[in-house]
Amino acid sequence: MNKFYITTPIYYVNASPHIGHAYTSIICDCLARYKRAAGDQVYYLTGTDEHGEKVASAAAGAGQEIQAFVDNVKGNFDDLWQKLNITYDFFIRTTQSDHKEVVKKVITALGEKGDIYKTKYQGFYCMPCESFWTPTQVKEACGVCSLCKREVGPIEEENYFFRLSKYSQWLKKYLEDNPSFIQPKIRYNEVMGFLDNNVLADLCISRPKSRVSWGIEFPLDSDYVVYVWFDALLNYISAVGYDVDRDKFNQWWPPDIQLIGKDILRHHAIFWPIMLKALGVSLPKVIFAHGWWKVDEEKMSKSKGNIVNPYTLIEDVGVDALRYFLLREIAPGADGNFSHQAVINRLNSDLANDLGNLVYRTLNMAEKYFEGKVSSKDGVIPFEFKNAFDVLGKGYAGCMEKLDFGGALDFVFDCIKVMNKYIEDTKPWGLWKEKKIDELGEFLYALLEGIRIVAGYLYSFMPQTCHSVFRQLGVDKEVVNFSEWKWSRKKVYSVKKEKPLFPRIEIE
Ligand code: ME8
Repeated sequence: MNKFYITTPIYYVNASPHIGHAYTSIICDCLARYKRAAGDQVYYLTGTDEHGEKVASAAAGAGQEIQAFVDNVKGNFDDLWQKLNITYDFFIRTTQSDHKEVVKKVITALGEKGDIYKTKYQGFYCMPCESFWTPTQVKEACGVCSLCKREVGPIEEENYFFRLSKYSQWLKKYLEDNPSFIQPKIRYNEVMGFLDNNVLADLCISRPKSRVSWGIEFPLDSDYVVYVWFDALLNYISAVGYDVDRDKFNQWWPPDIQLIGKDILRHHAIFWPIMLKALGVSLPKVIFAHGWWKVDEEKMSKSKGNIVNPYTLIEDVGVDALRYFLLREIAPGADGNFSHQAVINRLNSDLANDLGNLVYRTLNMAEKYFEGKVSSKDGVIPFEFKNAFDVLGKGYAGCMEKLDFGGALDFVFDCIKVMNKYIEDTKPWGLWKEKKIDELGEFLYALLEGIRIVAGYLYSFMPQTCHSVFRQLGVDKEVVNFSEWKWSRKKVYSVKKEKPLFPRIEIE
């Protein structure tokens, strides 16, 4: 059995999650479900990033004690992931003691290796990114933070630094030799371009307690705490038992794919591999940086205050329409403009007209003509279906492996369209009138088999909807395994229609 270790970023608990966070977690959930259906052993890791200045100042702003504030916001992530049916295997919090121990051990080890030193720093600081910038870097970025483009403030501080620069040649060579390490290609090129044009500065990995006290105590000097990013990145190893549980670590490490947004590409494509290299730990197989959801061409973010509230949207269109929209509307490498109208258009066309209509009218006919009991003599796939279902069977996995969700869904919806056309072309009401009952039975059996298979393929995208389809079809066990998504696996149907899967939403 193959193992599949997949991670989301760990999200800051300075505010509740929004559609952007939901997007990354839904991508990972879709992949995790797909891999489980393919028979892999999956470890899906997510969690929350709970230290640092940003979180501490959010707690102060809310007038709350920090740990209480953090616990409360973390609860909002739990709640949303449950609503969205996110099937993570482990949730890590950076305030948990075993994670803190790993961070301390790593810093101690890197200190002993000579990769950490103390020096006075004079430059600029971006609070939202918790990042230091040299005067040259700020000048090159036209006076702002080169990550978030916000204003930076001057800072002079004694701190501990990690020798990133020592590994810059190694990283370049590694990336040249492993061009699929950073995906998609545009992000790989961005990192390579950055390394070609910049000398890597060493990374400041401490903050004096006099300025930031909410963090893991720096093991080499108790006047400091660990820089939040250095702490956060290590969650990916601490969550699988690094230096504590050798068997668990060996079972899961390295991650097969780490999903992030492109905002945190540099942290994951530069700091992270160098940290692992310095520790002598192998690198993740793929870092995949997806694009941004924007609103009116601006990145959706907590600080810009233009976030789309996932709860309102779930209320309006339902969980699966939201999951489907996010996975269908844009390719994971691209940016997308979010609008309620676009979500409703998708729901009305793909989900209500195509899928929902197919399921409703097929089950309606099965009940009307056969009291819900349908079977076939030979169970042969109609020739009208053959091509679309063959293509689905052959092409789906390839698309999923490349995170081409649109491509995978195109194959599925081609089958749905073929089945809808089959109904229109066959005119079953005519068969009924002419008393061609056997023919009508074969026709309905083919549709029910087609729907069952299609629901199997859609399961990773819309689990709740597919459960409902399976229930209506009378599929007694969970058909969530690739081996079941084949023609004529179910011989006899006893169906029970429920209300339409996706009622159309009319907008005034
Ligand atoms: O950066 N579009 O946490 P964070 C798409 N704690 N994805 C978006 C998005 C948008 N508009 N906004 C957020 C952090 N995301 C760190 C990570 S990991 C060791 C530490 C998603 O709460 C996307 O995955 O700011 C992005 O990278 C992440 O949320 C940032 O979440």
